[in-house]
Amino acid sequence: MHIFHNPVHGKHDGRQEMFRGRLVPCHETPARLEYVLDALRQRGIGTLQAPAAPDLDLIRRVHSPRYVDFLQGAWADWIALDPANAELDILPSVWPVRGFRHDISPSNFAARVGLFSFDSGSPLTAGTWEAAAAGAACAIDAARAVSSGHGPRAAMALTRPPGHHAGADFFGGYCFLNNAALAAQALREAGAERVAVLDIDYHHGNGTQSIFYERGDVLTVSVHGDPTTEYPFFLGYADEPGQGAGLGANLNLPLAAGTDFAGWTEALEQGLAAIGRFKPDALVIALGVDTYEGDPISKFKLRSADYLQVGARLARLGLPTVFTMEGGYAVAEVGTNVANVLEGYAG
Ligand code: OKP
Ligand code: ZN
Repeated sequence: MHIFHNPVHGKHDGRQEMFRGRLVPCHETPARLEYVLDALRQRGIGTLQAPAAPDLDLIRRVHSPRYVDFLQGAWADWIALDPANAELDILPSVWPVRGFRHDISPSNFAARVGLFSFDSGSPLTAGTWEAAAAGAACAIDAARAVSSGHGPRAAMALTRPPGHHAGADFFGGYCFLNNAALAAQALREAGAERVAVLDIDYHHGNGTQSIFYERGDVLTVSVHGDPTTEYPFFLGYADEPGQGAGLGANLNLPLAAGTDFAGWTEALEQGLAAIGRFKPDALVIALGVDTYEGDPISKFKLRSADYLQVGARLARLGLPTVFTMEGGYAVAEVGTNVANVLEGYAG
């Protein structure tokens, strides 16, 4: 398996996120990816390679050009406000909720940050754009790698920050560019007529869902903590079937906090059956391992050995597959759990 790893992921290194009235250390840290790289190297899984330059035109076909421009320029704009800002992260503080106008483009920096975001837990730092763009390149290159050959092949975009909460024109949930959506779009443009995205991160993949909600060529399926109690709260319910040409091409499988591997596997099987009926030419797996029992911010009960079976079950679809790296915050176990999925997948 070709594993495209992001050599500059560490440039996205947020200091703090807002939690219950306090600024607390970020869960989404550079160490997470280093543990995965170590585990893969130790176990000899996959061939590691760096990505080529990001295809900015493809990124602008998934994300709105004005959002991409904002992300690319945000840090320079922040420093221009006050050079002392270099010591601080950008965190949003004001949002255009119900009743506000969405057809205007305020020039005020805080207003622009709010326009393009949905939570205060996702600091934007000096190197966020560079890290996210290189991660997008990993996803695009992984998609192109599985498209070039014959028969089932697999590749992984091993990167952070994660992507599945990022929408066409907003960041949030530690995500800035939607790597799974970029991989799906790259697969489409490389010739796959139908692509399925299966999101098995603990949190609903709201960004991926919204990007493809009105498209019938990309099926989005997500197995996740019930948003009644779990982040991202405002999307990811069972009654979201897709819209217009996309009607029937979105499936949410929310599960109660506390669900164990047996319960989780039942939902996974439903998702896999729906993917089988869709008859896709290629598959994207948004792989979060925050379903792990030891995860500090999530509440499913999967054990490390379970991930071997998860990988084996995904491989049975027999499809060209791109994995993207999403969540997983039990930092020291993230490597074992991701390596187990890939080992189970390889058989
Ligand atoms: C990103 B991904 C915990 C607050 C949770 C956001 C969670 C984002 C998860 N103190 N805030 O889906 O793993
Ligand atoms: Zn997650």
